[in-house]
This record gives sequence, structure tokens and C-alpha cells, in this order.
Amino acid sequence: MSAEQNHATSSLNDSQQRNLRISCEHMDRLLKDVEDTLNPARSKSVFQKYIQDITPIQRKTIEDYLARIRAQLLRVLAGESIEVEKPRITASHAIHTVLTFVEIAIEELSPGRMRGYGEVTERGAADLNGVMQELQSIVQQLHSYVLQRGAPELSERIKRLSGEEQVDSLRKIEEIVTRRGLVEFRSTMLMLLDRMEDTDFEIAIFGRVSSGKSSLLNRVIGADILPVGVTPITAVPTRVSYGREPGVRVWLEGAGMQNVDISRISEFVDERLNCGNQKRVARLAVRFPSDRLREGIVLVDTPGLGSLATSGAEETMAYLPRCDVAVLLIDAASTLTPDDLKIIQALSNASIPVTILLSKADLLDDAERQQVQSYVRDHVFAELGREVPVHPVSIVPGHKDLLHAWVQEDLSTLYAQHRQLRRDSVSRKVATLKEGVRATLELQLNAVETEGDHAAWQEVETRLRRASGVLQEKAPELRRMTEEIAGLGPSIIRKAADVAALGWAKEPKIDLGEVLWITAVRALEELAGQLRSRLNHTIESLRVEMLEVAAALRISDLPSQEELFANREMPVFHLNRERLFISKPMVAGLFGHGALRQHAGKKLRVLLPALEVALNSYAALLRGWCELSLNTIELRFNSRADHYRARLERMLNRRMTPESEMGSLRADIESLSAEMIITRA
Ligand SMILES: Nc1nc2c(ncn2[C@@H]2O[C@H](COP(=O)(O)OP(=O)(O)O)[C@@H](O)[C@H]2O)c(=O)[nH]1
Ligand SMILES: [Mg+2]
Repeated sequence: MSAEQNHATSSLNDSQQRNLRISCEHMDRLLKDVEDTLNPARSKSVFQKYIQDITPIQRKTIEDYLARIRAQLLRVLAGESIEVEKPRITASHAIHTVLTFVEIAIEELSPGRMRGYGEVTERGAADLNGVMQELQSIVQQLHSYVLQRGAPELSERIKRLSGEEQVDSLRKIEEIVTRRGLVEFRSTMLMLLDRMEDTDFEIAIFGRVSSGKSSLLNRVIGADILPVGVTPITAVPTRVSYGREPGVRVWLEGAGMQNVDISRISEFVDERLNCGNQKRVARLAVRFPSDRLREGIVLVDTPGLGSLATSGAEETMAYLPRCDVAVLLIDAASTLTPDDLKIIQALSNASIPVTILLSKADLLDDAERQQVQSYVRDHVFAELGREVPVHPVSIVPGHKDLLHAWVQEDLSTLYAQHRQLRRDSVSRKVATLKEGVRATLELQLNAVETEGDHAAWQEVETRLRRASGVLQEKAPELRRMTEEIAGLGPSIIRKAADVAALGWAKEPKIDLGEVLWITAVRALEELAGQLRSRLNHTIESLRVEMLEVAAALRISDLPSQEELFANREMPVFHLNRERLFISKPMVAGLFGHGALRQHAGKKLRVLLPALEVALNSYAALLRGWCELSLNTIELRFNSRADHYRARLERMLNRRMTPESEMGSLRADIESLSAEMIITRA
């Protein structure tokens, strides 16, 4: 504090002092408005508010006055011994707040809100949904960039990948993208980096209950982590990967993720402790310090697919968890079932390498083992026309070499292949990115002759805008389908009663529990199938629009349906199969079908509460899956659409590049082109 301030005592009370300070701050902000008016170029607003009538000399004089007023504001406060407030809010927080308001303003544009201003036509609604999507897409990108304080920048992440192929190209692209402010390429780069950083090699184990999946995984990990000999919650695959400390992460639908001690896994995966998956477990990830997992190997225990009722491989595919390699485990003492074949077919259709392991091989002698091995191999070949490797394995310590042989002969080769495939895919993506950046720079150089007139480009823009709104338009309908599930209980019971009544015509005693189980599983798989086909239909229409726009823009890199959304990992409906054997009523001869059905219905209602628990849980899981799918599609659609929009914007508002910048622009284009020749060679 200066001597002058020490002596000056204020003639004002506390409230008056505060009021004075706030007024001075307010005046300062108003003066900022004057500055923006003087310097429209500096404010960068795209909406010009005023006609410029101020001469350069006037501007200079006004600015000098402004400086004087501001200096005086500070003197006024000092004279009253009022301290200037120190900032307490971080700049990033302030930006976050403003962006939240921007997002709210975008929401206000929805067709629903706009109806308050009069009727909205169907086209109008499509346009508005598209407008919202276009704006949201960019604002959200900026918002998440602002929020991820402390997270590494693109350049930082690329540097960390050093040693990998393509890093030098990527570094050059990033440098140009950042220096030239081509933010439309950032989301593609982020996705590419995610992919490059993800070194996981996922091995999924399929097989019927009790085939020995959990035991085998425990053996591979080298510790008894997964519960053995239990009826599992079929809905939930368990992923096991490397971690310095053992632990489990559980994702509960609606309640988010929580960390639990590794000893508590059973509480989530064992049917007895989580009946009908009432805890709504959606995902489970175990971390364990096992050397076998150190190189990025992820083991997936997949208990669900053995209990699917779906009719074919096509449907089974939708439930497959993400994996790079699949293992089908079959009890060596049993045979291949149609379900096993369906799973092999589905995996092969998805180009996932499959190995069959014959478990519990210790229970057979050498001759028997070889017999089973060749029988299974031949059987698969006869049914599916495919050669699938078959290895006997066992968890019994005396048969360690069997497990070892599989890891050495099979898994290591697949691992090497996987890495090669990944490298190829990354270098293709880098080449595409580079081509995109180069095309944009050429556009800036005005080196590209753009055919078509302004009106034609505007038409393309409108088309892209309407496509952008499609997802928003379809989402409510998809959500509604998942909401119906919770109320399906009574109708499933009725259907099951009908089946049971027919069953009694053939057998005097039937398992109503089994009948209910199969009826419920079928009904829900059918509903999930409908949801899937509507989603696919939406994606396909999005893709068709994108293809049209890309063709008009002469962009040669086109999206595949698979790229927009790999339709996988749908939650599996889980209902425990209760036993409920009921005999046909004694005086059956007197009863007609209707009465039998009524009898079955009455007995089945005992199982209704358990069914409803399972339905509620599945409704939540499917809803979660639906939301996640919509988000993924939106993200992937936007990462491409952003290019297209930026390209269109550049075509519609062609800005002259100043002569002085032409040279460096040409140099950048050349450096990207030179790189490309090297990559192709
Ligand atoms: N003899 C023998 N029994 C095994 C072997 N692997 C698993 N089992 C037994 O098979 C039963 C089912 O195993 P589990 O791992 O729970 O099967 P999952 O339901 O497929 O996960 C358990 O009682 C295990 O002890 C094996 O290699 N040899
Ligand atoms: Mg198991």
C-alpha cells in the first residue's frame, strides 16, 4: 500500500464503497463496448452492427480519451482506499460458462421450441434439427477442448507415440493443421490418436455354461480371480487386463462406474447374488498384475452367447463383444451344438479369427483326445466349410504343456498378425487425413477449379444440413422402443401359457420355467432385432446422404456403414432358467385349450416377479446401449460432416489469400505431397 493510500481515509461506508467499485467496473465494461464499436475487425463478430463513420484520426482521439477515463477510474478508487478486486474465477471456467449458455441458445432452436412461434413444417423441422446439429457439433468440440484442462495437446500425444510408424507424417500434419487453424481436422486426428494409443489385443472366450471358461482364464492369468462353477449373469462379459494393483471396475446402468475390491466380483456376476441382474451391471473390467497381460492382452469372459435364442449367425453377430480373436471352448467330453456352430459362423462373418479349445482334456487319454480333436475339426469343416484350429487344453497342472502349445502355436501368430493389420489400418488413415488437409490448402490457394455455381453448392449444404438432423429426428422413436420393455411381463406370461397348453397335448409334464425362459428370450431378441434394424436403416440413410455430398465435393474417401457404427455388443437379455415342472391337470380330457392355457397362466404367475426384475434391468441396459450407439454414430458422422461443412464454407465464401502468404501455402502443400509419394512407395 502506498503512503498516499495510508493517509486517505474514505468518507463512504462499506456499502457505498462497494457500490462505487461496482459502478467503476461497470463503466469499464461499457468502455469496452465502445472499443468494439471502434474496431469491428478486432471483435471478430460476424454480425456488423454499425455503419463505420469514424475516421482513423477520430478513432485515435477517442481511444486516447478512453485511456484517460480508465486511468481516472483507478484514481477514484484509490482516493477512497478501495482495493481493486483480485480475479477469483479462472478464465477457462468463464469460457465454460459462456459456452454452456451458447449450448442452451442452440437448444432453443429445436422444432419443439420453435413451435411457440407458429407451426413448423416437416421440412422446417428437418432444417432446424440440422442447424442444431451443425452448431452443436462444433461448440461441443470447443467445449470439451476447454474442459480438458491439463490433458495433453495433440502434439504432445503424437510425441509420446514416437517409435511407431507414421508418427513423423502425423507430426507434420498436426503442425500444419494447428498453424493454419484447420480445426475441422481435429476430431479425425483425435480419433486416430485414440486408435494408435489403444494397443489392446482382446481375446474373447465363448462357450456354454460349465465348459470351463472362467477356469481357463484364471489359469492364463495365473490367479483364481473369476468365480468358477457358478451360474453366471449371462448379460455381462468380464474384461480382464493388466493393472499394477488388482481391482474391479463395475459400470451400473444409470449409476455410473464404481471401483470395488477384487474379492467382490461374485456379487455382480453370480446369478445367486445378482438375481436377474437386478443390479443392472452393464460392464465389468478386472485389472490384475499378471505378466501374461502386460503387453496389452485383454481376456474377455463372455458367458452370454450360449443362451441366445436367435435364429441365425446374422443375429448372433449383434451380440458379439468387441474382440480381435475368439476362442470357443467346448467340453472335450461333449459335442458341438448348433449354437456353437452359429457362434463360429458369426465370428467368421465378422472376420474374427476363431480357435476351438477342447477343455478338461485331462479327463481323456491321448487316443481319445486325438479322436475328439479330429472329429470336431471335420465336423466344423463339413458344416461351415472352414478350417478352424482345434487344441485340447486343461487347467490341471500336469497338463500345462497343452495350454502352452496353444499359446505358442496359435496365439503368438495371431498377435503378430493383429499388430500388422493395425499398422496397415493406421497408415491408410494417416494417408487419407493428409490428402484431406492437402485438398483444403489447395482450396485456400485457389488452385482448385470449383465447378458448379453458388446456388448448387448451397443445395449441397442444405442436403448435408438435413442429413445432420436425421439422428435427432429418429432418436425419440428408438428410445420409446426400449421403454416398452418394462411392461412386457403379462404379455410374455400369456404367450408362454399358450405354448405350455400346446405342450401338454404332447407330454403330460412340462417345465414351465423353461417355457417362460424361451418365450421371454425370443420376445426380447425380436424386439432388440427391430431396434437394430431401425438403427441400421437410419445409419444407411445417413450414409447415402454423405456419399452424395462427398461426391459433389469430390472427396474420394467415403464412409462405410461399419465405420459409422459397428452394430455390436448389444446387451444380452438375462433371465435365470427356473425349474417348474407342472403336470397336465388330471381331468384334462374335460378341458379345452383355453382352460389349459388358463391353468398354465396361473402357475406361471409365480415367476412374474422374477421376470419383471429381469425386464426392468434389460430395459435399462438396452436404453443405455441405444444412447451410446446414438452418441457414437453422431460423433463419427460429425467428424466427417465437419470436413464437408468446412469445405463447403470455404467454397461458398472464397477468401482471397494474400499474395504474401501464397509462398508458405505452396510450401505446406508440397511438403504434404512429397510425404505422400514416400508413403505410397
Ligand atoms: N477336470 C477338469 N475340470 C475342469 C477344467 N476346467 C474347468 N473344470 C471344471 O468345470 C466346472 C465349470 O468351470 P467354469 O470355469 O465355472 O466354467 P464356465 O461356466 O464356462 O465359466 C468347474 O467345476 C471346474 O472345476 C479342466 O481343465 N479339467
Ligand atoms: Mg464362468
